[in-house]
Amino acid sequence: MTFRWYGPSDSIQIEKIAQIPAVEGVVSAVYGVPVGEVWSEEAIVALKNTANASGLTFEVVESVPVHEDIKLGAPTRDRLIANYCENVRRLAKYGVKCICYNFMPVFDWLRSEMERPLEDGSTALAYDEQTVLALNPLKTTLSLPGWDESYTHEEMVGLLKAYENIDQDKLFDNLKYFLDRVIPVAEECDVLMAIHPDDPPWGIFGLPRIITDKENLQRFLDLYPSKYNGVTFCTGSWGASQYNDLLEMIKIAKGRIHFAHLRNIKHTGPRKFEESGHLTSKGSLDMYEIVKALLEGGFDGYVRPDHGRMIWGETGKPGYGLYDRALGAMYLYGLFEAVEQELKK
Ligand code: DNO
Repeated sequence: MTFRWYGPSDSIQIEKIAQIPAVEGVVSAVYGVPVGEVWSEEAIVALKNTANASGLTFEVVESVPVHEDIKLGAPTRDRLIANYCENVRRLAKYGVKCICYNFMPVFDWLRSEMERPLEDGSTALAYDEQTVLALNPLKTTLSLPGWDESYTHEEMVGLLKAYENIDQDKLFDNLKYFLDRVIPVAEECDVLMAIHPDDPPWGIFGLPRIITDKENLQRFLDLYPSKYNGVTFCTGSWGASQYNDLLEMIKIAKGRIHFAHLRNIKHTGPRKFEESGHLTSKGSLDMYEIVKALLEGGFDGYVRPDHGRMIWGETGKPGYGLYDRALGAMYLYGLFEAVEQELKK
């Protein structure tokens, strides 16, 4: 069981994370380095030492981000991929065993609301396609929770234009080009690569998205058939689509799931959802069945609670407060312990 920690600038102190009984390690990254550049060994060691000093491991990185030029297949990609490989090597040198990344064009995870009040007075992240579609990133300076706001409006417009020629097939080709070069390095260094699904799992603003459903999951796995070319099984991302059967997808990805982001989600309409807290009873996903399917499929990778609600008056990074994620970690740990015992019988 791990817990995401945004490094020394995170408002949550690592000592507090270490007090959550189930949690053994932090998931983190070197922040502040431009995407595509190499991380310094000093920065990697510093993260590791800080984690270890609190009795926590640092074996999972989320994320080593992929430069847009790689997704676009631009001529500069070879240099950027070489840098990516160097990051894999450096992280391996200091004990990292799993790298989570994504291949979503321009936007990472996207929500339309950060503080949807729930019945119990807590607040949660929410998504409503109507609100999102009403925004036009070409015309307005977009401000949506969850995406990297480091682009200027001009850069954003340039990027959206550049993607006009990229459809799903082309994006798959560019992903294959990347994997063909990165996975051999990961194999050599014994680092499991774990792609994160697209969140939400459908195209937005005319941009293609490919890690979306069972057909595309299979297609991804076939791009480079190696254990090291694996996935982050994020229930909240794939589960945002009512058409995704997560239990079936766990079977498809058997042996290739190295990291699990577990949280529930409540469907409130077509392409509308709320992040409802981790418990099965609070949302649309059966968390017990998901944990059972993972373990039956031989999953022995890393787990982390995913986005939490804001409870007990906490404020902070949307989805990444301490309290509700800590509750989530304990709930999930309990599920794992119970299912593991059951399967031993
Ligand atoms: C959102 C996260 C994502 C994830 C990246 C992985 O809360 O799950 O931002 O870290 O997509 O590259």
